[in-house]
Amino acid sequence: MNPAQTAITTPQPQPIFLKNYLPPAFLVQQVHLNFLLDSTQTRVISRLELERNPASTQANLPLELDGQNLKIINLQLNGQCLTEADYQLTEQQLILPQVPDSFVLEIEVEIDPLNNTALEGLYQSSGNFCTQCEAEGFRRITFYPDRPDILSKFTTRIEADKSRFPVLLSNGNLIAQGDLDNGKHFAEWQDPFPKPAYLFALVAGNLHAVKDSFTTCSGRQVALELWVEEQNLHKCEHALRSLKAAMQWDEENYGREYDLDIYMIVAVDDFNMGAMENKGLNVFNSACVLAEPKSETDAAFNRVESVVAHEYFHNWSGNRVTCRDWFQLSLKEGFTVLRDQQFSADMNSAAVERIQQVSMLRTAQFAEDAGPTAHPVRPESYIEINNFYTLTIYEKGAEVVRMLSELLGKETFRKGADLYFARFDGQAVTVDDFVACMAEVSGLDLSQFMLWYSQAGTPEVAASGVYNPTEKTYTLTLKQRTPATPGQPVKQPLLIPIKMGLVGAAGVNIPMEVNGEFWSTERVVQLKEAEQSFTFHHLEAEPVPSLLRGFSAPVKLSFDYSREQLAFLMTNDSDGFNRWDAGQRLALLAIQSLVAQQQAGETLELDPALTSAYEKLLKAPVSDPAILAEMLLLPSEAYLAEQYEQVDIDAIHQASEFARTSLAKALYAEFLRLYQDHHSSADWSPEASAVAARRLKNVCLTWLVATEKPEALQLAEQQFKQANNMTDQLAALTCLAHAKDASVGKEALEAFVKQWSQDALVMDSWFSVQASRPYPDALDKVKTLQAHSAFSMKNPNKVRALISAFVNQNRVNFHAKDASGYQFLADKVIELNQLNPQIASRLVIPLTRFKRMDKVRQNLMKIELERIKQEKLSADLFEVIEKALQ
Ligand code: B3K
Ligand code: ZN
Repeated sequence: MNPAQTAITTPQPQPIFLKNYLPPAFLVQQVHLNFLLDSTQTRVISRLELERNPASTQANLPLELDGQNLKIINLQLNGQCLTEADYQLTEQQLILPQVPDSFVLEIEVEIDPLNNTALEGLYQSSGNFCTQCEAEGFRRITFYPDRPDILSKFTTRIEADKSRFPVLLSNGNLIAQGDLDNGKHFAEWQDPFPKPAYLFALVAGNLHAVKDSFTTCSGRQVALELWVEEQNLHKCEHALRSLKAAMQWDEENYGREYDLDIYMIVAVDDFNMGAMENKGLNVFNSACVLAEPKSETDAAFNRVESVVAHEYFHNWSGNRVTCRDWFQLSLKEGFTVLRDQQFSADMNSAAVERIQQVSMLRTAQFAEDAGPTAHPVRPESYIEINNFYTLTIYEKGAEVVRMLSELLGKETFRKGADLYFARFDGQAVTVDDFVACMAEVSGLDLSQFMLWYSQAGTPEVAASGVYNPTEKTYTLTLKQRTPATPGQPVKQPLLIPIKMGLVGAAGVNIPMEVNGEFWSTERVVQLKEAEQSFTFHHLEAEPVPSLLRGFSAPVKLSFDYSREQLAFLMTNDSDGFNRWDAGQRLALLAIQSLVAQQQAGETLELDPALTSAYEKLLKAPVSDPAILAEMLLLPSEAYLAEQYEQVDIDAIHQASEFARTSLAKALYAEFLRLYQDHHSSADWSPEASAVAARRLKNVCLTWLVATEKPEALQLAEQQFKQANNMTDQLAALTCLAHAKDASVGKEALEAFVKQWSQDALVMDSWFSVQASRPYPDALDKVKTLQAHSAFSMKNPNKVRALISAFVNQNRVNFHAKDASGYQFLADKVIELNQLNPQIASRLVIPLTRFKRMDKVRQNLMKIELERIKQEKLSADLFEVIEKALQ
């Protein structure tokens, strides 16, 4: 039995629809699980106390239990053995047509964790056992009604070889442990909180803990344990510090106290996602929990802080109050992402956090909204739920909850959250339940707002302004439209909160007066109609509107700003986010005009307005180095591509490169000075000011080497050799390895691998740097690196580091006109379809986004999709490929 292979389902998997939701026919009061762990023949003996659900709408339904790749050893109902005549078994289910209203079912099955390369259910990672049950992994462990609206109390007994698996963990509290015959031992865990099966977890292995504790607001002591492999013990401190900060933050900001006496986190190397919020026993991808300055970058530290907090926050938004069905996934994910964003904003620079979130949303999520897999924040159907752990559910979902908080105001939003947690504690609920709490505490009618959950696609808001010098009025007109998405040709106008101000000549916000109503200097305007106008009075001169401050809604906002107005907003807008965005708009205009020149075969010439805006930034006194670093970054090629209906990959790349080298050459001295001012040979420090200085310095280094000047490359080499932390070392390595002449980076790449070959996480960076090298030799390198001893197709981090990095961070070479990138990706997807369907179906996405490409590339991409389609596809890939080729 091979779970990964048998994950391949029938050729035509069927969709599941939200509108067909029915309450469960049976409830599970108690579950007792007994695991006899063995690599290829684990026995799982479960005892379920079942009863008919009084809320079920239909009588006498059979009992249907989910189960996949399970070998039945024994079945007993109320102590009586069942024979094959008593049940039906399909590839997906065990059905008992006739059962009493209340009974005990005992099930013994055998599973094969070692050959479980799909990494769902129970599997082995670096020899240790671990589980991943969300969304539907529990059915690969035992037969069970595997749906989130069945909450049950779990007791788990684990039996294993003591020397190989000295540590045995599960959810809740340890209630018994001891030694057994034959070198075995056992542990028994009890979770007092009823939970859906997707929150179940088990870990067994040779692990070591770093321990700490947290005293909650009511004075209870909670033991904190971070379990890792021995060689990673020195990488735990940051995660534990982040965890304690998150626990305190959730008490102070949402009134949420932790509820068990112990909170455990386990780091594993083979993991499909970032981490998993299992009750009291989080399982983490080691890349999202381990961090130490010599081997991890500041960005990695930031990621650890945010993922640790995210999983912790799920204890309330997800675990105590959970989802009724998987269509409601964003109920827990969108809200929890918002909570982790708010936490990170409080821990770090709020403006920088926002800039980074929005950059990601506007490139990756907007691209999802514009592609064949576009879906609403609450989808109406799915074939494979794993395909819906998307940026739309997570990031756009967070934006939707953020808009609610903008509309309600901070205090009322908090009241709504309090009401939601109090009213639905211990229940499985819907997005409607959440929004109803917000409507109730605010008195707002949020019915139109619900369209954000049901309508896919990125709304476009076109703003325009007319100043009337005689009347001294300024009329701002806002028009909205949402483009059609697959299955949703017609869209309704949404309720869009647009936070705005009017900036006057002296750079101050002008108090706003609209038809006799006084608005103060900043206001959240509610755009509800397809078109709305606002006339502002008593304006002595034409103001510059600052719109969508803080990115108050996930929309594309256009306004015909002049270059002068943008340069003005870059320095004068009181909103930090909009200052940055004005710079991005100015850079966009300049690069877009280079794209046009390139397409027309003209000699490229960079808009001097951009050079002078950069010069001004570089010469001004540095008040906030973290923001300055962000402001000095040009829009990415992915974001540029988002601006076009028809994407000219090569012209965008040429134009970006030209802008980069022109600015670098013109302002070399300024970049160098800034680099030197922020370079320090002092000891590494985690302080925000030190992080900001490293960021700014490394952004400057990237600019300097863009000139390819030997002295700039020497500077990078020097930094590489002298670095006492990974942020500086990796930034320098990237500069060297991305130099036009491939031989420039050779020595540093070799030194790096020599230094770090034993550290799996650092090796991920080494793969990525080479995969993202923006020259055509990258693909051959990637192919060669697949044979490297540190690479494995079975490890998702490695697949992401090498293959995804090439596909997603090396656009111009992935889209090479000879189709080599497409063919390579298709080969990898076909290979992963067997090994790990979840990873395969994520990896294929860039190939499905052919609509905006030129005809030649469209055809080449479709040829590869058709080739993949010939395979016996997993449900995951089937769904994505079907949508792409529709
Ligand atoms: N809830 C998990 C994701 C599970 C992924 C299942 N394919 C991590 C998180 O969002 O916190
Ligand atoms: Zn989550």
